[in-house]
Amino acid sequence: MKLSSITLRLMKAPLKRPFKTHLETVTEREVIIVEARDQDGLTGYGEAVPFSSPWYTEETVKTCFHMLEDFLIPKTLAFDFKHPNELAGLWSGVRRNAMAKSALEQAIWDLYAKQEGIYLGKLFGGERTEVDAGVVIASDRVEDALRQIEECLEVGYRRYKIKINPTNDLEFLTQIRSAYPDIPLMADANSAYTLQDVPHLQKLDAFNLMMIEQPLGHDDIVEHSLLQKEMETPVCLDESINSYHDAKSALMLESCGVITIKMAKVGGWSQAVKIHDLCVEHNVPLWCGGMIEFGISRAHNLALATLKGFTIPGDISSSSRYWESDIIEPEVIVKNGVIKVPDKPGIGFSIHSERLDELTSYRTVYR
Ligand code: OSB
Ligand code: MG
Repeated sequence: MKLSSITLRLMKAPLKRPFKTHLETVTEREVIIVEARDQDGLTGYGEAVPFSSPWYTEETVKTCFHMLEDFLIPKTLAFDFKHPNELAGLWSGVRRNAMAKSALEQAIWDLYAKQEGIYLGKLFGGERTEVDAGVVIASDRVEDALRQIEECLEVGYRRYKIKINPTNDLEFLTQIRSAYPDIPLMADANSAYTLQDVPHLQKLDAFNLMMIEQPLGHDDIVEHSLLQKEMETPVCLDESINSYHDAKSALMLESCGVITIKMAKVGGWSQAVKIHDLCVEHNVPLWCGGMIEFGISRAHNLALATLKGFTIPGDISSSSRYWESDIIEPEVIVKNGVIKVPDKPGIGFSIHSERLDELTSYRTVYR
């Protein structure tokens, strides 16, 4: 695959409403857009989705830019590769920095799929023509969470994820369950608990949750295994799954009943598909995790969620849930609780160039 250029853009936009967890409140989102161009003028797109500060992963917008500009892009432009599945090997000399790799890999896979004239999801064997949509309610006020759930129920969302911590969990879950006894509900703790909270966490078994996401340490796999044996509610690992090896360890130790794959966090398509295949082999259900992303990352996630192991609705919501207007055309739209999967080549969506230009603060081209 001959690349004629790779472009990086910094872009940002305000969120419609603050995204609140016990760790951080996000009000504005900055990402890096990667464009990989070939000699025929086809362009593939990727989106690097670290945050501006390292509250969720150690990567930031600045570290990603550094890794892309100084290591990954020079290696890629100097290398004569035939197929995007060679990229992970080419980049193995760069340790970790999964979000930087993911964005560049996404752009090159999108370009490759466009060259081949095939939809990205299909390229990886995805067969779904529609994907069940899930939504995240990240508010610190229960009245506000209830109001958001009510609005999202009108759109038909098929899964509701709330953010919890040891001080708000019982109040939130009691109120939500008394208003909506039967909605598919789960709770994400973003590592707010420790093993000392086991008796408290056992109380959450009464709320009929689909799962509890990442209750313990962000880098833990062993303690989650101990916790899972003490709780009926399935544990789902998010922060702990940053590679194929992590997923394998979690399965070996029975640390969780469910895994969420965030392509960005595991280093892109090739790793995400490897983890998917492993989980399918072990009968562990999957869902596709979100990063409060713009349309390009959303489109890649949608394509990933067409693979057969993604049996649980993930964090893929409509573009309009977060943005006044998105950078893709059409935007991602949820109707009757589902998103229709495109069938055009690559990510299957066009780029809204004027909107992207408007939101871009810096742009640079590498050849
Ligand atoms: O813990 O799942 C998380 C967003 C940013 C960082 C961490 C998490 C999230 C989400 C997904 O909850 C939100 C979304 O993209 O809709
Ligand atoms: Mg999470």
